[in-house]
Amino acid sequence: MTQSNIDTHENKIHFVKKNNSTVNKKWSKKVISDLFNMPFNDLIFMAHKVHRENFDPNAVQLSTLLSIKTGGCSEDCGYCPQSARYSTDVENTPILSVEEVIQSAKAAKNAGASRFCMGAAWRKPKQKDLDLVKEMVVSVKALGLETCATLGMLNHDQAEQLKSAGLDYYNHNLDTSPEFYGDIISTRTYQDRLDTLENVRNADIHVCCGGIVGLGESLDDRIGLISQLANMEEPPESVPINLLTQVEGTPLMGVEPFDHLDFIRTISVARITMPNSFVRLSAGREAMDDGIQSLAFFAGANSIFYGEELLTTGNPNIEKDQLLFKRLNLKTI
Ligand code: SAM
Ligand code: DTB
Ligand code: SF4
Repeated sequence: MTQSNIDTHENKIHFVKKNNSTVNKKWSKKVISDLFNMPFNDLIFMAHKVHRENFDPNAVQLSTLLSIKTGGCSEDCGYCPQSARYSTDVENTPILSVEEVIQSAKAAKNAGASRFCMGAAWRKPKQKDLDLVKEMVVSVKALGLETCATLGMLNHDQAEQLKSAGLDYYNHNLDTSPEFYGDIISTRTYQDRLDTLENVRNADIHVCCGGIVGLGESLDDRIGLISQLANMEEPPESVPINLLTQVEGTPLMGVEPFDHLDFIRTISVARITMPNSFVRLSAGREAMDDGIQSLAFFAGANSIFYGEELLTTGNPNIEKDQLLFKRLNLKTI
């Protein structure tokens, strides 16, 4: 494999122009592939240098998640315990009250989170639900927290409404490459996701968009995912990289476990190709040891989900995370 266009020591990637034509993609799949295939130490070293040039390497941003409406979702995302199509242990619960959300947000703030992310198991929100979410956004923001929501697909008007309520970030993941996507989800298309992201961007809400590894995808699919994210006209401000949490009852239960070092490679390539984005070490931390998490921070991850629960699955407890921050002298933001 050639790496002639990657100069690790100069920390530069030389873009090759074919037939003297301009390369209109910022990151060709060839360059992304060459990054993934670099010797591990060269890759994390390059990623760390990029990280250091753009961020405080000793700071990690803390976002806390709350599932504001759990389970019973009409979609068929093969990884998700909240789909009504699969028989999992998730208990369906109706939308929380604004007061319940405020209580959770206060606790998250007291524990040190700077952003509060509200997730709902919807294909897309109905107007009456959106009205309630808007109230939640206003109340959470009033506590001095940044707000984020992930509610499924949004049209232009819905994105504008959330912006008016003061929403700072909207999370909507591409999950994987366009080619592999259909193996995982059949009830909404890749283009549907891109359309929602465009509506969010046009409403001037910060974009939080990433994906999942460990779905049984190929390296080419991880290259394809990074290519989609890094070549956006404006890359997402926040890029969650999730490691699949396998849940009993979902179609992806039992897929080949993912090599954690390949997870670190994915974080590294995200850092290099999206130098100004926050890269979030997202789902899957419970399955990672402290060494792997520390490597992820070295390779450029600078955000985590913080708090005992993600949406329906576990996450390291706050004391455990605080101890890790202390051992690494990481400051939290
Ligand atoms: N229902 C909304 C949607 O799908 O757009 C919002 C919530 S959904 C749970 C948000 C994201 O969580 C998914 O796009 C996926 O990337 C991630 N996710 C869901 N289940 C997961 C799992 N078991 N392991 C890792 N990531 C997961
Ligand atoms: C994201 O990329 N990961 C979060 C958040 N965005 C909404 C969700 C992870 C969910 C893990 C499975 C669960 O807890 O249900
Ligand atoms: Fe529904 Fe979101 Fe789960 Fe897909 S990921 S089944 S849309 S809750």
